[in-house]
Amino acid sequence: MGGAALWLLLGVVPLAFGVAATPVQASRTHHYDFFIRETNVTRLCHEKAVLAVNGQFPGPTINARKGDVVVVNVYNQGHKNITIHWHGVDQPRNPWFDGPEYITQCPIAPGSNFTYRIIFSGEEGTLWWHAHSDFDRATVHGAIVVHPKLGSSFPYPKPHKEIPVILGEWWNVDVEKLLEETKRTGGDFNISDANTINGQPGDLFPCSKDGTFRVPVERGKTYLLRVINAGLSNDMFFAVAGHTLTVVGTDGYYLKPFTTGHVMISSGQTMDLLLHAINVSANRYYMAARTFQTNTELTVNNTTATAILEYTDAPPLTAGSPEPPVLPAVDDLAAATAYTAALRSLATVDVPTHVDEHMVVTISVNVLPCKPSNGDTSSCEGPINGTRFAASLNNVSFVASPTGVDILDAYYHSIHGVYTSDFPNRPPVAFNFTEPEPATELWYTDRGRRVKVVEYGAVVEVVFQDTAILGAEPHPMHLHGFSFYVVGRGFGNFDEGKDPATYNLVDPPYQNTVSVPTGGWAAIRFRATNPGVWFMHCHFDRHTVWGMDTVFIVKNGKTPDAQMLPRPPTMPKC
Ligand SMILES: *[C@@H]1O[C@H](CO)[C@@H](O)[C@H](O)[C@H]1NC(C)=O
Ligand SMILES: *[C@@H]1O[C@H](CO)[C@@H](O)[C@H](O)[C@H]1NC(C)=O
Ligand SMILES: *[C@@H]1O[C@H](CO)[C@@H](O)[C@H](O)[C@H]1NC(C)=O
Ligand SMILES: *[C@@H]1O[C@H](CO)[C@@H](O)[C@H](O)[C@H]1NC(C)=O
Ligand SMILES: *[C@@H]1O[C@H](CO)[C@@H](O)[C@H](O)[C@H]1NC(C)=O
Ligand SMILES: *[C@@H]1O[C@H](CO)[C@@H](O)[C@H](O)[C@H]1NC(C)=O
Ligand SMILES: *[C@@H]1O[C@H](CO)[C@@H](O)[C@H](O)[C@H]1NC(C)=O
Ligand SMILES: *[C@@H]1O[C@H](CO)[C@@H](O)[C@H](O)[C@H]1NC(C)=O
Ligand SMILES: *[C@@H]1O[C@H](CO)[C@@H](O)[C@H](O)[C@H]1NC(C)=O
Ligand SMILES: *[C@@H]1O[C@H](CO)[C@@H](O)[C@H](O)[C@H]1NC(C)=O
Ligand SMILES: [Cu+2]
Repeated sequence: MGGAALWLLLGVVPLAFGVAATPVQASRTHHYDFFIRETNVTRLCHEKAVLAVNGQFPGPTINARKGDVVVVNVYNQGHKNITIHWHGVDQPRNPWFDGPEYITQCPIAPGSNFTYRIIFSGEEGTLWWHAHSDFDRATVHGAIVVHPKLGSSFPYPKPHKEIPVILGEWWNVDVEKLLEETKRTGGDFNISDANTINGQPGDLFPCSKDGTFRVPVERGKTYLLRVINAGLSNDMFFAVAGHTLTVVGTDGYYLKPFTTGHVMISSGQTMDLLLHAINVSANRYYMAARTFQTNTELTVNNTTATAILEYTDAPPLTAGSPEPPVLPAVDDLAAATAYTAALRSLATVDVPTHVDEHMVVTISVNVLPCKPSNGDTSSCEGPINGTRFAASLNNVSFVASPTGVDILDAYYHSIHGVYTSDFPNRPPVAFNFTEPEPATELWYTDRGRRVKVVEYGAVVEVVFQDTAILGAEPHPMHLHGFSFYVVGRGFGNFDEGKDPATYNLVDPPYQNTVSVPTGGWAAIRFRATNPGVWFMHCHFDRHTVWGMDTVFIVKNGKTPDAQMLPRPPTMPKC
């Protein structure tokens, strides 16, 4: 059978979600059509055209069960190149449909279409999908809800309702203009005008009262809030006034339940929260989200996005404001740290103890000398005259510009000159990474498209080390193709002699995005049993475009089920 026929056959299994009469373990295939086009949206009294899926902002929710397959036909009816990524779906052996532009595919051109075949495996809980090209994800994103297999149930009492709560950011200007401007000036990005909850800033903002997201609840019932941070540049605190939240999952895996007044959710992460509707001392309560940021060199917005939780069976709604939320202050590092430290896998897990690849990876915001004489179009408005902003991992600023071929194809077809297999395992220069205001020589970075190649099955440990170059800051580091155990976190410089003794190898959380603490480090471990080409990057988009990225290439193993699936003939061309 030819490749095309095989993919066609796999794509048309006609089973719908949840219709089986008898519990079966077989996986199902679900179909979605995504029409991406410009849609006018008004927020904060400003109307603008945004890219949106099926006219919805946020976009439609994808529903599946553990181990299912989801087929999404994407029609690009917009005016620019785009791709879609299925964030947190490991996609075993299937890098072809992972999405990041020029990493695993060429973009879907305006007027054309591409069908993604998304393979679920161990994930169960909340994930999400988003554009993975330029800044398109600002408005092109939505939830992915993965239910237990038929015949299985949640490891907690079934909630009365499940409610996706997507945190995001809104700019009054076109996000394409933001990106164009920083490419032109080499300067920093303008911060967003508001955080949003399900696309809405909430009634504390002008022209936003009517659209405010509302959650009707009945007393005595339990609700599952599937919280997603889709923001481009903000980690956020989230809380519901008058109610505690029971955290039961993150990034598509279950956690040991714990109760908290607020959560801290990094850009890219998800949190599954149970809310018990048992407080009828008032009948309306704010749900609220505010930025968490500790970098004093950045402009931060201290406003609060809100939604409203309202009891439908309590006494008539009163005229006054809903009960106000209690959120940690914007720079409350202690609150963020305590929250993150409380995340533990539900069960004792099988953390690999023998490590084959030890990596220490520094994370920096940098400068690059800007040379208009070399065709550099930037006007050099970086933090030093004659420079522009950049960012790096181990002092390599990843060059992601189009090359006519994506990295996956270059690897698959052994095309030379697209990337080099020499991403360093260590920072090239040791210095006091977290000491404030390092010497300006240290601000400069190297550039390259250097990737890390690992053998199939190797156990990889990556210790991410924040640096204070241009200000220490928490970075949400995201790895495609894998969930990983977050075995340790700490402040200051990682100490290879001492810190591994503090690792949690018993019940660490299993995540796809780790918040590397401000001026600190975080250690992750994963077993490289997913052959393919997998992007790794900071989930703050301004850092992604500045080059805070690299790629893991995991080689094929020996057996057929340890090898990448064949290249689909439908891949878009560059
Ligand atoms: C969308 O907004 C633009 C201005 O931003 C306006 O010119 C256009 O007519 C609007 N389109 C629709 C369908 O409302
Ligand atoms: C999708 O694209 C293919 C070519 O890649 C084309 O043949 C087909 O007609 C397109 N489908 C639709 C519905 O536009
Ligand atoms: C960014 O902010 C500056 C200063 O407020 C403003 O002049 C500029 O137009 C803004 N850029 C964009 C793309 O809106
Ligand atoms: C924060 O956002 C509000 C509402 O958009 C705006 O009025 C205010 O100027 C912003 N603050 C900063 C520091 O940008
Ligand atoms: C109920 O909400 C009120 C108002 O926010 C708060 O003062 C009170 O502590 C809450 N009660 C409980 C049991 O959480
Ligand atoms: C931020 O806003 C809160 C109220 O929403 C206020 O209590 C606090 O003082 C503000 N912090 C700063 C740094 O402006
Ligand atoms: C930056 O350097 C250019 C020449 O390289 C000079 O014309 C300009 O005045 C300098 N700007 C500042 C703010 O120093
Ligand atoms: C690194 O810098 C920090 C902050 O200035 C300081 O506390 C620490 O002692 C320094 N470490 C070393 C090894 O010099
Ligand atoms: C990073 O590379 C640049 C350019 O080669 C060099 O100037 C700088 O010293 C290096 N910095 C570190 C910390 O390795
Ligand atoms: C869109 O994608 C094509 C194919 O990779 C590329 O040639 C073109 O330059 C892209 N357009 C833009 C504006 O990046
Ligand atoms: Cu970052």
